[in-house]
Amino acid sequence: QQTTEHITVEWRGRVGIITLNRPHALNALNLALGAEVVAAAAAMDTDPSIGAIVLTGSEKAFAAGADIKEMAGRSYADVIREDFFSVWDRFAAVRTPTIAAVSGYALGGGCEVAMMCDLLIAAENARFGQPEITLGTMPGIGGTQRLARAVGKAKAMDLVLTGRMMDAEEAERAGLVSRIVTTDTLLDETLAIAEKIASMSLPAAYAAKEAVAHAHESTLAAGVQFERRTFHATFALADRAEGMAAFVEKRPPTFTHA
Ligand code: CO8
Repeated sequence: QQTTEHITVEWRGRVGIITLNRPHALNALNLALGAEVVAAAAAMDTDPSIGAIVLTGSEKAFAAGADIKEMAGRSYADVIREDFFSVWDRFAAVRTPTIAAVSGYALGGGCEVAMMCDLLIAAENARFGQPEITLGTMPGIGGTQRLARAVGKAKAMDLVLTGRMMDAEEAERAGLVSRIVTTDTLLDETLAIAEKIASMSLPAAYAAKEAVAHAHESTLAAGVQFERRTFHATFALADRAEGMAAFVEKRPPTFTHA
């Protein structure tokens, strides 16, 4: 376990856990926190002994948005020069499966970062929203795009234009959330899912994740063609031969992640 200024990083077997730890600001995402998360996630992403990455916050807040106090004094010229918040692109580009475990508020940038993850597990007390409009601005870390793709135009417009929050049940109904669990079991349940994912062949997981991500980024025909070639490519893996042989021989597979 390693603690830096704004986060705690833990390795549990093949699962990496990044916990946002800025309680006095409800885990608001300032640039320093973003840099710490991205550095930790990038290190885990290039470590083949890690097969899944969990991102979580506190019980009260996953993250209550980008840090409004840090943004308040910036001008248009400042944010365009800094390409403000592009630091999170590296997190979105992580190839290892990522899971957001969300308890409490996931607002603004917090919701946007949760949506960058492959799975989103919500505690019963989770609240999602894009309240930027109430600050005279709009989502800027992918929210308009990822929310619209996840929940469709009607609900995305509703959330982005009114700034209202939705609870865990509405988020699950809308397709934003993979599963809802009780608040006190959130981390245990998420770790069980992460361990399951991490026990699979990592190269097969890279391929599967990349192909599912394509569904959001291409036409159906191009996505299906990409999927077919990626599927074909898994036949180069020892894990693919082992997984199928194990099934035929009625035994559990032993994956070597190769
Ligand atoms: N930024 C900075 N500080 C925050 C933030 C935030 N987003 N959210 C909460 N805090 C701070 C509060 O200021 C308060 O600090 P202090 O004790 O020093 O006053 C502390 O956290 C606790 O917060 P509250 O007292 O407000 O706690 P409550 O339980 O009363 O309320 C809420 C919780 C409802 C979550 C409330 O804090 C709130 O509305 N927060 C702001 C939510 C929000 O608007 N988020 C969107 C931010 S904008 C954004 O994310 C833009 C992303 C895109 C940027 C891209 C740029 C290019």
